Amino acid sequence: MISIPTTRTLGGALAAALVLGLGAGGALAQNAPKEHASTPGAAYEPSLNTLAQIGVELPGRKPGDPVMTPAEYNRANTIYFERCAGCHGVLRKGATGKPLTPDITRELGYEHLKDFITYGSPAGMPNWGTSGELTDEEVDMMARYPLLDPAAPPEWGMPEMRASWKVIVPPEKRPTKKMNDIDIDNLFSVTLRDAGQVALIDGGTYEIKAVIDTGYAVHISRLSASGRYLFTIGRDAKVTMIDLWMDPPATVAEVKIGTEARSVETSKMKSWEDKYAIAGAYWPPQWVIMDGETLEPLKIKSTRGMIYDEQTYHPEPRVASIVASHFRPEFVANVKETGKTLMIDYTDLKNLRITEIETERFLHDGGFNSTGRYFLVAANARGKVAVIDTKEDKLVALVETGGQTPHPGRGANFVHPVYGPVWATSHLGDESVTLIGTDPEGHPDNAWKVVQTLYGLGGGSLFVKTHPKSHHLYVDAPLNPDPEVSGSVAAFRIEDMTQEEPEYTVLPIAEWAGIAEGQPRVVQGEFNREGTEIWFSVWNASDKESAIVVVDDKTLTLKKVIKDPRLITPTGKFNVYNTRHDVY
Ligand code: DHE
Repeated sequence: MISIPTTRTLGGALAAALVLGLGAGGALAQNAPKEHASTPGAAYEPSLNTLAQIGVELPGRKPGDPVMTPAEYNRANTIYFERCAGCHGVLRKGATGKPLTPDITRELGYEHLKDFITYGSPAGMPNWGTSGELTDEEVDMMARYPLLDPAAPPEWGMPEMRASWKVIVPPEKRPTKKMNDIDIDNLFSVTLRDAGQVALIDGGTYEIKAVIDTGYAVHISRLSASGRYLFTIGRDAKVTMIDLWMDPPATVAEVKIGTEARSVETSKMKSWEDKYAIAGAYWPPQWVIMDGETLEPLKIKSTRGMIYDEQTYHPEPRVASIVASHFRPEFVANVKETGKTLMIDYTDLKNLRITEIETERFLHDGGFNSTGRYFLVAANARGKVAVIDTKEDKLVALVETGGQTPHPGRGANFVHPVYGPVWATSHLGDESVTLIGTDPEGHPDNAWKVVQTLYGLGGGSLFVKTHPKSHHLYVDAPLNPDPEVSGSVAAFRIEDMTQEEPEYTVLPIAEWAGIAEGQPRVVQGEFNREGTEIWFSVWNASDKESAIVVVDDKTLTLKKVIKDPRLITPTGKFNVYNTRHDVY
């Protein structure tokens, strides 16, 4: 463990390396297709792997169409969905990347497209050809593909949802009290990404209590308000509902709400506890409200519509983060491409009321402030954090973070020694950690302003974390190209934040894990219920050993390394109590 006096120079150099795409080896998803490997920022663009597995029809031939066999078209389509659709959109109408509809691509022509795919562009297009990611033959195929009409992947409405819906244990057959001796409040649900499973690990004994099959490349876990049910969402849009009262905890219901998805949440408002669940999809662009006990799909709403500022039509606005309001019986759903935050009132699904807030484009992840009233969400490609007042249902501020591509996870709340209550986010594109004042009543001068910028280990950070009882703010950097940095975590002492550029302690988490092979990345800290320990995933390739490293918050020393052959590619961890009560 070493203390770094100031890290700005180190961080600056790394940030430059990130922007230039120097030496950024390895894709984000350790075993997924080599997604956009040129820069970590690009590596973080969605890969629509499930959609890529669906066979698509070769569009009817039009005059001037390049020759493509159905087999070639399907192969090209798979590559497109896995590597290109995240930026250019499933229907090629553009998202963070440019539109690639035939009217545009035909104007550009085959040779131009081929060069573009081969060499990339300074604006962020990876150099697929010269990097060796695509063969010459694939580059040729991918230059012909966008000249044809876009493939239209299938919709997923109520008939498809109902056909996928399974109640494995009906509510009347479930236990009426907790049947196991697990301390549920201190249980961690750990994403085993490439295994498509979650491991339920006891926060007191570090024992794996159950490993449960979930959706493909499972993404996040969320809890019902009572804490009894755990919900997971797979990238294949499968929602899995696990009853933590059973012995051992087991899946009681599942449903597929689309083809690609990333978010799930449950109703939290008083007297609506455990009543509903909601999940948001990337494809088709929609969200669905489900029964909170059985996952029966009840209400599906498409997000297709106008972009908030330009007021032009977007055919596939993806649903990013969803949280449950504590002030109203509402879900807060963030729609990426149209830049809208939807406050979905769930009290009357027949006469649905939605307050549509014009927020900012490219909304991604976010979390509440410490009072639970304000929701702060990153419009990551715009370098901003939007602040939504969930009591008044309106946008109160759009804060420029000053860093490149904010990525807060749910963020981190703590009381700053000078500025009062703040919320923190780190950045994908540089080493900065931005602290935003969140107390409009007690500290009105600082509210919704950047009050301080800290400098962490380097760019490529995904998550920050603290706990009301902790004296530290932890910042990871899993996408940093330097293995020493991606294998470490910076721990800032909150008391030291009176200094302009406070020191931090480097925790060599990957080294502590003692893993001999591979290049594991250290990702997403999560506290135990008591706020005395923080757990980090040491995320290695699926055929290599991974681990979870537990750090003592007070002394910043290693407390425990959890290893088990079942811990395949651990990433996100969700402590039941903290997730349930939005403690972060
Ligand atoms: Fe995530 C949260 C989307 C890649 C780990 N991720 C989220 C959320 C969204 C999202 C919309 C917010 C959900 C919510 O709160 O309702 N993630 C995406 C992507 O589109 C992206 C960039 C690419 C993809 O193809 O999926 C992506 N995410 C990843 C990873 O590669 C990570 C690091 C490892 C993994 O397991 O896949 C990853 N994302 C996470 C985690 C959270 C998350 C751990 C929840 C953090 C939390 O503290 O709540």
